[in-house]
Amino acid sequence: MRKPVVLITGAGGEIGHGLIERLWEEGRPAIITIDLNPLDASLGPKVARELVGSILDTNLLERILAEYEVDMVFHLAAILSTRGEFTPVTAHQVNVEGTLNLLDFAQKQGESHGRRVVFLYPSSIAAYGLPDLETKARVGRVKEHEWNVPTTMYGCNKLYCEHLGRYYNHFYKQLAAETLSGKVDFRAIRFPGLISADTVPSGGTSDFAPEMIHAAARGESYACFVRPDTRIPFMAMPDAVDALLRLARAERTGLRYNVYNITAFNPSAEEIRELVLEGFPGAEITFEPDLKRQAIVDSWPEDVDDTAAREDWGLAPGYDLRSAFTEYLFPRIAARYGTATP
Ligand code: AKB
Repeated sequence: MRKPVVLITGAGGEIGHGLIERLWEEGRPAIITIDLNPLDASLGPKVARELVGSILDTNLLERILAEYEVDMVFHLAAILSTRGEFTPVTAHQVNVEGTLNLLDFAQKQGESHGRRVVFLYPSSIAAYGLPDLETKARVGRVKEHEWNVPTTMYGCNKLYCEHLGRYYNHFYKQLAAETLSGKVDFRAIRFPGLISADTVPSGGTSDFAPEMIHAAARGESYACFVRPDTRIPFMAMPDAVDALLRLARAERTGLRYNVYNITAFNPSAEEIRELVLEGFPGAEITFEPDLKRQAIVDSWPEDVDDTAAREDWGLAPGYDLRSAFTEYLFPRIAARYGTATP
């Protein structure tokens, strides 16, 4: 008998961290994880099996197929937007070939146990591309089908993988008239920048917000790599994990789309700085824009329209901008670094 499990790839990353903690609190389902590096010591005991390896290793995926019955995949492994620009070919391999491997794995899982495998895919606001700041200011909140012209390798990868997921969801093997139909139930969220109290991101371009907050709590000065007026959507990590689980558990019949925008607030970098100073009044935060990273965030929308997610599967972020800082980030981050907040 194969053992029923939930599979999480890239489990050691920021979302994986929050997701494993939340699943553990909720009911401790059997989880197997894949990550290039061993999980944090705090997460290890919360998973049934931790596999250290790559999603490009199809032998590893074959072994999981032979040993486990997977009904749900959270495919979180990716090379993010800034890092992807330094190694675009590797980013393509990991982000696209890796996702194709996982979609194919999910299809085979479904064929072997007969049920559709719910496949959760974190896409990103990087799937959008606004041509200039004037257009960005003019269009404001973008809908899912608008401005799908990404400027980064990561954004191109995310957008294409949304289409791959749609293909596996709707069209797989239909033209070939095979008896086996698509077994992948693909569901994607275009995440905004995420801010966690427990982890610090690396390799992304929305990282300026969490980096600013964590540096202030550690008592370190921080030179923000984007201009003060830079504005993109953000969300606190507990709400991001909540959204992922809400979408995972939604009835398929209520889902009109495969891909949904979500957001909670969209402060400028200067507004984030002002809030950080309320919590950590001594913080030294300056602005030293990096032209390449600035160009990436300038191409991302200043806000997204998440009406479809609210209507179809009950997206309901608990934190607005102020409460994300005062009720979630300040107390937890201060406790983490042993810093006092007013
Ligand atoms: C990044 O900055 O690359 C990610 C994202 C917005 O997808 N955090």
